[in-house]
Amino acid sequence: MRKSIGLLLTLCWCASAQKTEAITDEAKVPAYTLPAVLALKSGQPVTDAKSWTTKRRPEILAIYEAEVYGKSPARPPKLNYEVKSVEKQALGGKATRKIVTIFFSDKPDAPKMDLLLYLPAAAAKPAPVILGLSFGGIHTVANDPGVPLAEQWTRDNRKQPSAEKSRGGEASRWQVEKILAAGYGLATVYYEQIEPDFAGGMKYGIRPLFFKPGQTEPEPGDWGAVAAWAWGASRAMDYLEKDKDVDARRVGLIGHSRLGKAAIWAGAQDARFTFIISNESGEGGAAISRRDYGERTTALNTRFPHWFDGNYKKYNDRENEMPFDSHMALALMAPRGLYVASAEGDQWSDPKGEFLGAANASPVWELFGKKGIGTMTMPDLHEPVGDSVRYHIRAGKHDVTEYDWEQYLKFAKAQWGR
Ligand code: GTR
Repeated sequence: MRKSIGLLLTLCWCASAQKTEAITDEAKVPAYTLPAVLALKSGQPVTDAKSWTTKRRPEILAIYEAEVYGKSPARPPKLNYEVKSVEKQALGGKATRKIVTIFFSDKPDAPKMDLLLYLPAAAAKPAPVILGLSFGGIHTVANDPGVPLAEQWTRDNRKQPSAEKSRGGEASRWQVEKILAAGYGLATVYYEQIEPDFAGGMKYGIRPLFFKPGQTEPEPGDWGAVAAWAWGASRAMDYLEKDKDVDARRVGLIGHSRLGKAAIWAGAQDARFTFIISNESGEGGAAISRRDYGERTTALNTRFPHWFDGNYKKYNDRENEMPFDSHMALALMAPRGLYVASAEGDQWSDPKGEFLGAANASPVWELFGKKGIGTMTMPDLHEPVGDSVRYHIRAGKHDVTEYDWEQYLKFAKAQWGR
């Protein structure tokens, strides 16, 4: 991960006077009690799909809007986009490649994002597509000299033209050839074209487009950067719905790490995503916040003050007071598909907490007659578990690997039936 932290920081996070160490020893994790996903705020149990959809789901969505990610603006009435190029012989003839610019506003200097779309060359009918938020410009996704170099934000928060050597820099994370061979397309957008990822980056992104007159900073309850990235994913979906070569009823969304948090929130709000994949999304994503293991709320809010709604800071060192936990956010995907994945070497993201988030969300799928994770016991390495909700943990570090994609493609086939 480009901005991942060192082992030292991982083991000793000195964010607050009260709490100096991140726990990475299971025996030291204190007991906690999760809020009930299947009970209304009034305490009344939720026992059928209709009460979930009409009563409990809106309650949880409202809690997450108010307390965690912040409230996002509605879908714009009109999508402005321009198809920049179509290449029918990309990747040695395996793919059709399209590059599309999506405009967030009519203002000439407003942010815009480029969508890179690879579709299987031999497709006889519109192809299902996996959409991903990427950490690098579109030229980093594959070793494809036909993709123009994008401008990228640097570590010192400056925007610079990318160097040729960064081409394909994320290729192992996208496995485009495997995706195409499965009969699917891959679409990616570069998250920092939606909002650059540093405190103060907001003013270069889309959030100011929605400020009230005179507003210069977000207010408590307003959306943070994670929600902005999620909103950008929905705008990419708006385009995919217009592309006749895409089967828009079969679009899944993947995000890794902070972008896994964004994928969860995008899937919660936008039912057009038929599944989401949270790859090592950790704290503020799939991991149970009440579990005191690895990263915690204070560390997240201190190191990344721009990611969440200002109200989320109320829960620094007070996770037990949250009227929510990650199983409730994940349950917002029901009855669509949900895949949560972890890596053994990524203890900062709390693999067991991610598993428990998915496992404790699963009863909601059962209301729809679907099967969730099906066990409360954490599986061994490389032993995926579950059905409409799936989980795996693999060996290795914080990353997206070929093994991960092999599992995601099997899941996509089961979800899409093709
Ligand atoms: C870490 C952060 C995690 C995760 C990760 C990433 O530094 O603590 O919550 O989001 O970054 O996105 O790389």
